Amino acid sequence: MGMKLYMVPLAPNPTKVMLYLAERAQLGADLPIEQIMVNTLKGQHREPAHLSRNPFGTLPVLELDDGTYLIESLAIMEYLEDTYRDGALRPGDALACGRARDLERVVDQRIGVPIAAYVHATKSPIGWDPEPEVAAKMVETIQIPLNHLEGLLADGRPYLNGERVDIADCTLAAGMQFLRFIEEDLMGDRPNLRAWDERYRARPAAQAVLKW
Ligand SMILES: N[C@@H](CCC(=O)N[C@@H](CS)C(=O)NCC(=O)O)C(=O)O
Repeated sequence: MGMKLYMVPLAPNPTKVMLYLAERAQLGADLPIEQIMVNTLKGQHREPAHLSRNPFGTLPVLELDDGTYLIESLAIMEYLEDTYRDGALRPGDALACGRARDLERVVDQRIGVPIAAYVHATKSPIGWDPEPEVAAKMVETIQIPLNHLEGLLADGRPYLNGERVDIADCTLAAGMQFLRFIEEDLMGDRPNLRAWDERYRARPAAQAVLKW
């Protein structure tokens, strides 16, 4: 049957998985996954075909060989990490995996989610009404988490989790692209983070996936 990734470009959660797959491909693991676009601008994610894959209507969705689905971006990436170990981003060590997951959760929940709310409250690509108060609150919300990342990068590490690129980088880059799409930049006066952003975007995986 073959696995299928239901996705849409630009949206951060599908984008982080697309970046992840491109990073894996760079490491020689071209995973057998067909990418199928669900056009959210046309509302296809709310149509019965997609709701039968995922009752919440969100993207990404990974369809497995047995016809069942994974509907959470992190679960999709970790499933692929654990199943296809050659060219995996993470080493097998439990503590190293725990730390990588810890950081990804911080980036996603404390920065990625508020950034998505900010974009939708400012210039939503899918037409949500502007909500300036929500946008302002989201800017406030991400300040301490961004400071945290700035502090991590202060030791000279190239990527958020250290020497090697990891899922947290894919997650943050996907959020930053969403902001770039609406011509916003919330990185502030954080030189380490800005250097990370340039470094990550220069990677072949980022060049292949990011369009903004
Ligand atoms: N926690 C989910 C969130 C998925 C999600 O919210 N995806 C967005 C795109 S980035 C979506 O499909 N939004 C459309 C909607 O909620 O109607 C994940 O990590 O995959």
